[in-house]
Amino acid sequence: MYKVYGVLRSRGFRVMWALEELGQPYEMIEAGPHSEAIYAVNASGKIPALEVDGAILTDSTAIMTYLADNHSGLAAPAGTLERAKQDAMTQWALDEVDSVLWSATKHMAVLPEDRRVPDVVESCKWEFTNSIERLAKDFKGPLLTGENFAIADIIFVHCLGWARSIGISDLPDNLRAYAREVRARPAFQAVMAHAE
Ligand SMILES: N[C@@H](CCC(=O)N[C@@H](CS)C(=O)NCC(=O)O)C(=O)O
Repeated sequence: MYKVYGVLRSRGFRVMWALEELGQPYEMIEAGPHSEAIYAVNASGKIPALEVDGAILTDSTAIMTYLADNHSGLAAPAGTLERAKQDAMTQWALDEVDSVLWSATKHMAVLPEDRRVPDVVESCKWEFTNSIERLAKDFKGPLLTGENFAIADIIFVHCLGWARSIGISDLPDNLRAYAREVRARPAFQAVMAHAE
């Protein structure tokens, strides 16, 4: 069985969500960033990590891509045009959303206090809002890359929750409706149930 190292309020959520979408059983090993439990399997101290047949995989997107390819879901087959479009959207979500939220979070709570720059947080929030508004203008739905639920949807909707947790809650109407529908998916709800 897969073992997910991480905590719910982290990018570990994405890996659990992907496993639920793919109908794969897993065990959650509670491991915070830089905890003993994560250093035992990942020298960087970062979460999440996935244990597969005694091997450790790291990076939530790499893990989800491995799972998608291995279980034929969440991504079109490699080498197809549809897959290339999905991968581009995944990279968009990482470049324009995840990285901006991560920079904001580092300057709010992660870096040593004397290295935090409050103006960076404001700048990141502005950048996030800009990217979201640009996406909203072109968004045709029902999902980020059309009809098929994909890795990019997991990253993006997870990031929207992250954004809310750092005080960015305004969303254009079409993206608010999209996020509501995606959060209603049974797989998302199953991961949320771990919090109860
Ligand atoms: N790109 C990596 C980022 C991993 C990452 O930075 N995880 C955070 C928690 S969500 C962490 O462990 N932070 C501790 C650190 O950066 O030192 C992924 O998607 O898994």
